[in-house]
Amino acid sequence: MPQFESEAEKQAKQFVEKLKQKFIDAENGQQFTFLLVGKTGVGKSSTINTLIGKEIAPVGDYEPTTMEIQNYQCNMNGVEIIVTDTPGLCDELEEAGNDYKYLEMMRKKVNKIDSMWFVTRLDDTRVSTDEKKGIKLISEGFKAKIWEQAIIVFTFADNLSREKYPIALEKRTELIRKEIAKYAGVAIANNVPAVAVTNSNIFTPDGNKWLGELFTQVYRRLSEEGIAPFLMSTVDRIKTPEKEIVEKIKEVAGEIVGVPSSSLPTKPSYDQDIELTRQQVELIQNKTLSTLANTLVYAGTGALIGSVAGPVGAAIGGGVGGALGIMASIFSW
Ligand SMILES: Nc1nc2c(ncn2[C@@H]2O[C@H](COP(=O)(O)OP(=O)(O)OP(=O)(O)O)[C@@H](O)[C@H]2O)c(=O)[nH]1
Ligand SMILES: [Mg+2]
Repeated sequence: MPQFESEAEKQAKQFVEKLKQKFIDAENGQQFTFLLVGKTGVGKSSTINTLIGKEIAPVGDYEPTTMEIQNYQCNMNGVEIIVTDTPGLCDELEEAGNDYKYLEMMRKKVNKIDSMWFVTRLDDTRVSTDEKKGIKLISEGFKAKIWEQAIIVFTFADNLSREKYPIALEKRTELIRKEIAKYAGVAIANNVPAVAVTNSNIFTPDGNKWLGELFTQVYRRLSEEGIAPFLMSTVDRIKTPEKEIVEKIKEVAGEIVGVPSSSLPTKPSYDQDIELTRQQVELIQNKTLSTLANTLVYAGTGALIGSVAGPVGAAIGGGVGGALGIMASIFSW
């Protein structure tokens, strides 16, 4: 046994202690805020509910009549999740002309945003005038920097065929980014990731499950303070690839004895697992290290973090232990 810890070992232990403290703080009532921007009826509520795993925002066919900011709140594992909805911001309403008053109200009501979503339908062919207005207002009201926390969410992917899906995704992403670039510049705009979802199926037309991708892209864009609360609030449903493989084996075994395969098209449910692929796990690892490690990490520290976080997590148990456990499997790759 070596007498002295290597620098990488020291670093890994310090990092795990830091993570532990962040998860403890998150569990003790930290807030996490999503800002939803998009036309009415595009599927903002449905998508956020599936990610959080709870019906936090009501789903329905509402016609917006007034421009009023709506906050929905719920508590997940101690974390206070706030969803700030912006009805009217991307819609043509009677009381037009009040746009800046609306933003003023929003700035007063919203003190920090951890994740911003611009939600639009994938099966639309163009960026509507109302959506352009929404992008403009958000950029001017919150400063263009807000796009660094943003993702583009394309809903209604189920309306596209397998063949048309990748082309639509590419074209629509380009169009929205072009609009964002007008205010935030090309560099920031081209970094805004796009995720396609469908609230009528757990699979997108390319045959992939979309929830893991949505989770990963939200995570990549989080504010530093948002990382621990976001993980704490979703930890019960996160599945890293190892576990996913075990489930696959169970699934196949189930098929043999006649249990319906879960690969059949199914509507997303709120207790659905957030299954991560190996590539998604790597993105999460990079984001975590680049945001939370305050020094340059030594080679091999990632794997060491994995081996330190596991036992520390197991010893604590509960939500914090669970979150450290997930971190252990994320860093063990
Ligand atoms: N086929 C399909 N239907 C969807 C999808 N997303 C949402 N819907 C349906 O579209 C309707 C509106 O969805 P919501 O999630 O309430 O949309 P929203 O953007 O929150 O709407 P408002 O809050 O009223 O502005 C509901 O009936 C949903 O079931 C989707 O991806 N595919
Ligand atoms: Mg809604």
